[in-house]
Amino acid sequence: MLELVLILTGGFGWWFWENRKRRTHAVSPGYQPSIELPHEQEFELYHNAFSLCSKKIRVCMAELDLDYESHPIDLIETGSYETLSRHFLAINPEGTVPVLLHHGHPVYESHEQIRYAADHAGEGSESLVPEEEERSREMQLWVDRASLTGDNPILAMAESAGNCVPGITLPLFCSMLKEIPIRRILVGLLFHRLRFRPFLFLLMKAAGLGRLAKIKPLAQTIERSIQHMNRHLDDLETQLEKSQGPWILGDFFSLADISWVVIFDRMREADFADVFLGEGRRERVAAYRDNLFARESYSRGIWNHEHPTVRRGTERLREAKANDPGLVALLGDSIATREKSA
Ligand SMILES: N[C@@H](CCC(=O)N[C@@H](CS)C(=O)NCC(=O)O)C(=O)O
Repeated sequence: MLELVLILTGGFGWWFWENRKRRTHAVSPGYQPSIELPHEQEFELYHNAFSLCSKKIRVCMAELDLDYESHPIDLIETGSYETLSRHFLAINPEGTVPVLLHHGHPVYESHEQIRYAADHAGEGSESLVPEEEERSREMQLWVDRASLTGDNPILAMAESAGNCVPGITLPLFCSMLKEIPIRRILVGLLFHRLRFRPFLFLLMKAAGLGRLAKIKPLAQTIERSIQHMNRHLDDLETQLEKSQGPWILGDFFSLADISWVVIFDRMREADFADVFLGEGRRERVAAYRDNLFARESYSRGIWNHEHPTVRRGTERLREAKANDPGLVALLGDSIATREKSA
């Protein structure tokens, strides 16, 4: 009995001490002139291979041909809550990636970072923002339409395709979490600013792909994300018809296109590409996606950072769909899986 009391007291004491050292809070978006962090290069980037928002700023840096010092940070999906470590919370007390540093000053939120990088890239870089005010406003509209925003993006799926991404990623999360021990997720319950996020990961870990379709709140979130994503993609199809492509603003490649390439990449990873764009569906968007994937910035910013846990997660998801009609009913079919099982 005494031993138990000692263990509990020691454990609580440790948590209390650590919690004071790992204080988390929301941060203001954009450039922070009043914060200066240790740095060695003009640009430094704290990012994760799998994170949607990290991909966005990496693609942008590649388009601008800007060098940066790379600091890879683990997310729970790729291995552990390094985002909640003391060293990373000193960079971003919100505990999220990516963070761009310019001369040691952080820029928070990826949609702010791409604008900041484009505005500070210097003479030698491509311009990614049109000069005319009206076109620049149009670009911003499509940047916003792809942004991931707020503490609980699922509540604002009607506003942006980016906010539908967590929902369409739920099956891939379930698949990837197979490799992550529960004790690592528990770290989130102890220190995360938004406890519901690690709780959701625990639920997905417990459900696995086998029970995903039976857990109503998860299944409904996926269904709603698919519905909203369909509407955003229909609007994109209309915009591409209006602009005559190949890009959102016609022949001008802009930050809007950088904001969308990461959404198409997530569709690929989460095996949703055929559901949204397969078999002649939305031909303009499909061609647009192919053009984005053919750019060098896609290889440099996304493909070259491929994470083995994500690759295995996608493979397991495809296999599960090939063997589970319930999962296909919820998620839709993929042509690759159908051909494999035929
Ligand atoms: N709105 C932010 C979103 C940042 C964000 O939520 N990042 C995710 C990865 S894409 C993250 O770090 N999640 C960690 C967590 O919630 O524990 C941005 O655009 O940068």
